[in-house]
Amino acid sequence: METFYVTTPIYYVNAKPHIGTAYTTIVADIIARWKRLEGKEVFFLTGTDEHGTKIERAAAAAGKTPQTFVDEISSEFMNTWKPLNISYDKFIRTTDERHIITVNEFLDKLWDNGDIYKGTYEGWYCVPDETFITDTDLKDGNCPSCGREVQRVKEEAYFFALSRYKEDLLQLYSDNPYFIYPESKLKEIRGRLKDNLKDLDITRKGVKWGIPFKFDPEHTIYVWFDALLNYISALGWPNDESFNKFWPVDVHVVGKDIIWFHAVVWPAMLMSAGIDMPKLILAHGWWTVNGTKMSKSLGNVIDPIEMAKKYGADALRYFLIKEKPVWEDGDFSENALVSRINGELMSDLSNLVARTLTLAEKFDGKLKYNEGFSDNLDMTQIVSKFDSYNLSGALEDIWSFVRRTNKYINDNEPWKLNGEKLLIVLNDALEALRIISILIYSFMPETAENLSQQLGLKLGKIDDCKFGEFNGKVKRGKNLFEKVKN
Ligand code: ME8
Repeated sequence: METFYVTTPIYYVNAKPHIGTAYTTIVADIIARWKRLEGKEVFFLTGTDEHGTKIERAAAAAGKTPQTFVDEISSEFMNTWKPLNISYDKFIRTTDERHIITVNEFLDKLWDNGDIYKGTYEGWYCVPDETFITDTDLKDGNCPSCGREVQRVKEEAYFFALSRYKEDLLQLYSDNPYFIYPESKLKEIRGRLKDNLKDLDITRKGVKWGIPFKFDPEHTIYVWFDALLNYISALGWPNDESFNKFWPVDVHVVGKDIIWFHAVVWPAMLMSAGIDMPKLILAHGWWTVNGTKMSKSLGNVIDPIEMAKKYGADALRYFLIKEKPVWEDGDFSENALVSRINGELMSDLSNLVARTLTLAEKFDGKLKYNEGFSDNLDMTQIVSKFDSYNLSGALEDIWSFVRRTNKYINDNEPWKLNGEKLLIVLNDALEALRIISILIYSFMPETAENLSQQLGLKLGKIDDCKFGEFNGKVKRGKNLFEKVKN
């Protein structure tokens, strides 16, 4: 069976899940579910990033030991994903024993290659981003990525010889023009890399909450170096069978803030260890809330669980994907969410299902397949949009099909028909609903299951998205969506 491996970033446990982390995880989940429906054996990984200064400080502020603190927040992440219908196969934590074994074995390789050396780090450090920053990269004296204050650091450290991989990285990008999606980000990275690729400090002397650096126990491993390795420790690298089965990863889904680590540092680490390259980094855009950057201090952090309780997980998932192309920025507002529920989910889909099934339930006979209406579905286009991770585009096409089906029913008024014409129109409508249940599954799994149950069928696979003779035993149930007030 063909395999497919998809990952999310592992999230820092200094804060609870919010709409941004939920978005990344939902994008990865949609890809995972779609690939399963294509018949692939999928491994979908998510988890938590639990070491470093930021976590150490957050634990101290909460009056807890780091371990108690990370255990609590990590389980909060696990508990968030279930109600959002996230179907991960493994949840990795960087405090897992198995992860630490991988990190140590990986270090051995790099050490033996001569890619690790001792030096002195002098520069700036941004604690919230856990990132080293050079003088030239500072922006108005602050972190160029998050704009927050930075600390001056001068300390003995061990370095990874990242700069040695400059030419190999440039070659990797030339050989794989789609290594980073969207392509514009690849151009940016290529430019930055040409100008400024320095070796990377991979240990910290002053940080206690980290994996001890085996070659010099006064140091702990830099949290990003440890974190990136989750993608292979989760597969039990180097010895486990699942590593051979699922590596190289098909897609690392990440936010645009962490492209550098995934498209530069991570491939270079893998090159040094002689491991195959990831196939693709999918970098998504940023969510603001009512036009403003989301932040704790502004008190505008959106809790995805609260939204899912209020509107349903599927409606939230639909909104997040339909509202913007994956790689662009977007704005979250409850008004916009409500208007999509009342419009697209209620008027287009839920009503279509209710009208068709009310009629079909009364009908007891053999339906008839006739070519014609099936031209309204362009599966090649939907699949190709999916393959290029244009999720909003694929959903848009699926919705055009929902709307065409609606129009077909309005135009044909099957409730006024009888004879052969009724058999054909009803068959078309039910077949359309069966196919719609498959197509919406990855976006809205509960809704798809509900629909296919009402159609009296087991949910099909992508290969079943072809018109034929409908053979379910229809039984109307709960409306897919209800109108919501704002
Ligand atoms: O960076 N809009 O973890 P993190 C969209 N531990 N996505 C957002 C967002 C927003 N406003 N805010 C956050 C880390 N995200 C590291 C990763 S991986 C080896 C280590 C999402 O908790 C987005 O996916 O800061 C971003 O990349 C991720 O959260 C950062 O999560």
